[in-house]
Amino acid sequence: MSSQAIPKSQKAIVFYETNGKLEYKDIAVPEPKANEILVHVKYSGVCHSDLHAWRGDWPFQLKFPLIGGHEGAGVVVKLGSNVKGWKVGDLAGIKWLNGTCMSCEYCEVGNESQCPHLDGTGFTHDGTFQEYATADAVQAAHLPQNVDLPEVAPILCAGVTVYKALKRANLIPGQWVTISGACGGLGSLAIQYATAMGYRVIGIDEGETKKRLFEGLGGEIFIDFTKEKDIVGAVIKATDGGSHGVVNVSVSEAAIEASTRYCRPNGTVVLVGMPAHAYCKSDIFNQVVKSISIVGSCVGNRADTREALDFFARHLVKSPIRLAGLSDVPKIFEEMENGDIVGRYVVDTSK
Ligand code: 8ID
Ligand code: ZN
Repeated sequence: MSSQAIPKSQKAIVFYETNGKLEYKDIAVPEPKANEILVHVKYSGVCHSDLHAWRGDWPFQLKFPLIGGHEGAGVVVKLGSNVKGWKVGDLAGIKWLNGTCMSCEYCEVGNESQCPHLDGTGFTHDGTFQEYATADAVQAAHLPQNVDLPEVAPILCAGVTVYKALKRANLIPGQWVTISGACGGLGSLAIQYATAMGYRVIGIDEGETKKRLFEGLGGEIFIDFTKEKDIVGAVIKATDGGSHGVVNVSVSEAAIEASTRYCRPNGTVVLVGMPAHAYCKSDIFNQVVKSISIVGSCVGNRADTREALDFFARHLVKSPIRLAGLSDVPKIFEEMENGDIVGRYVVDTSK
């Protein structure tokens, strides 16, 4: 095992039960297992899934105490004894898929997100709301040496996820895609991946600031869900018959239901956002007669990650980030819950 100067203790945001106090405290720096790298996480994005985990919204067995965060960008400082393909000093990204078994029927064909032995960063494995985090060496993402660490952080969950969701929408260039929840963390990247992939983008979200961000990122038509009374009619009119694809990244059951109605015949509704205890309601007559596909999409595999990072490295997408400190995570969760965040917060773990 090789190593460079690593402190014994570090700062982290820890909680001991769902909805429990988010404690900003000193804890021990973890040791990487044989298959793991230890990453000095310099920056971490704050994803709405971190808020869901803390709230205990999903039927997902968490570990406790738990350190959340799963969009980490930093430097490799130590290698486990079986690690291949990494060296100390490399830049690494930590994703939500911390580790998968690589031998089940899902991993075998690259559907790693469905691995029954999946280890989830910030869920079953301590995450990136700490200065030093461990990550499975096979799943961790190799980052280009000159990459901007705060900006690349959101690509590791938000970017990969929306890129994969857009692929699942089966669109061809020139077709319409509607991003519902267009100006949060996932949505603001989805606008750009969709544009780079040649699709025309409608965004649904709220307020003038988000509208300006949407237009600045290349979106064509913005619909404010707090002002538009007939969202279904507005999308159908703007697209002359319905959106060919929809990527749902809002945290709203009603928005998802509406998307099944403004989707164009033979189009695809992709479910990404996961409001707590919600159902996807789709009128069966509408769905059958229009032959609409409704599909789920969960993060992405290693190839999706490499491709999503490549779009970023080629400056086809940029991260609309706001920087904060690790100790600000509780405040960020509050803003997120109120729907006030424009783009993505990224925290500097040293502050
Ligand atoms: O792999 C996955 N499926 C995956 C990966 C990462 C995140 C899923 N997610 C999930 C998160 O857990 C969360 O449920 O995607 C959802 C969005 O994550 P986010 O982008 O990190 O959340 P955000 O930054 O809070 O953005 C949400 C946006 O939705 C808008 C809000 O205004 C905000 O901009 N929104 C809401 I809430 N209700 C809306 C509505 N009715 C709406 N936009 C349109 N219509
Ligand atoms: Zn996430």
